[in-house]
Amino acid sequence: HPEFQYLDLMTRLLENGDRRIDRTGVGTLATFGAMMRFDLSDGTFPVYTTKRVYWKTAVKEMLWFLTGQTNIRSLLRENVRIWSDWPLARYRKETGIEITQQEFEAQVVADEEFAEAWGDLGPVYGKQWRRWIDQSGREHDQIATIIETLRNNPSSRRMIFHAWNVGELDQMALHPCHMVYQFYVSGLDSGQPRLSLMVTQRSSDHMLGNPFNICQQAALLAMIAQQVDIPVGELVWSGGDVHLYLNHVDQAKEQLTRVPRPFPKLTLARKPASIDGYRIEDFVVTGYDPYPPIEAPVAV
Ligand code: DHF
Ligand code: TMP
Repeated sequence: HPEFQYLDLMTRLLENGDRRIDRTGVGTLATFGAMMRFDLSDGTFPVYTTKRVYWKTAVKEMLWFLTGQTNIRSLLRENVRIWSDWPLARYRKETGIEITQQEFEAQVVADEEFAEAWGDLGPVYGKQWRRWIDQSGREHDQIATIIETLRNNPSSRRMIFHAWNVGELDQMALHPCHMVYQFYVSGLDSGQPRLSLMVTQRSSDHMLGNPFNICQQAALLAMIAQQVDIPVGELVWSGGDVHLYLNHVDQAKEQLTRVPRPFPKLTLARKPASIDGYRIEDFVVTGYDPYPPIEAPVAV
């Protein structure tokens, strides 16, 4: 079962992880350099089954990246709260005002000016993907370029989009974790093309971030494949600093007692006119039968 790639990596972290202090102060067990591959050509949707993964939330986050937005307001309107901790921490630090996460989120949703002042994460993924600005001030829509190249020159070795905009890193709430997306079309010669995606992720929270990242990256691959009329091939995931936070160790051990079940399947309910037309309702996932959720605190 392909989920063992994830579970074996978890075992490797528990047994041989390099124990270190990290930016958040929580501490991690880390390893450097890991690869996982998922064959998605039969419609497999790689949502781990050994705990419930909130794949809709993860796909909504991906759809939000694609809109080019960077404010948590649009996420909160979709009931996605996974990015609230970082603007909230900044708000508390800069104003000294004590406010709960719920109060903060409610104010971001209700008050547009407040959202503009406090809800923005800076020029993170969406901005760099859709509106990267170069030295001359020109904007680059990296997603549109990928789609155009896949249609016109699918053997290109330059089908990449990148979020690591060096000059803007200091304005981002968090530096990009999943940084490089590279596309590859196999089988062009034999007339049986398949579209694959490799993601390079410099930093990966094995318990919380990775399950989201894998399924949302598969969702992106499915959307782009549909737009360019090439069937899906593989998702290849490459991690740099892959780590387990020390306050996730018990949860990891619990998860490792569980035997993976078959991955669900993904179909897209319709074909929108462009990459900008997808909605969460378009993602039809069948056969997802996970073990119960496992709660774990996120390191801010
Ligand atoms: N920081 C850290 N330390 N780890 C991350 O994974 C991370 N991910 C970010 C931003 N900063 C991060 C963005 N993605 C959760 C999942 C993904 C995510 C942020 C948070 C999370 O907390 N997941 C929980 C709850 C999900 C929910 O409430 O919907 C989970 O159990 O999957
Ligand atoms: P860092 O910037 O110090 O590496 O911290 C970022 C943390 O967030 C790190 O634990 C990796 C994690 N992360 C993911 O695993 N996936 C994601 O998509 C994001 C945004 C963060």
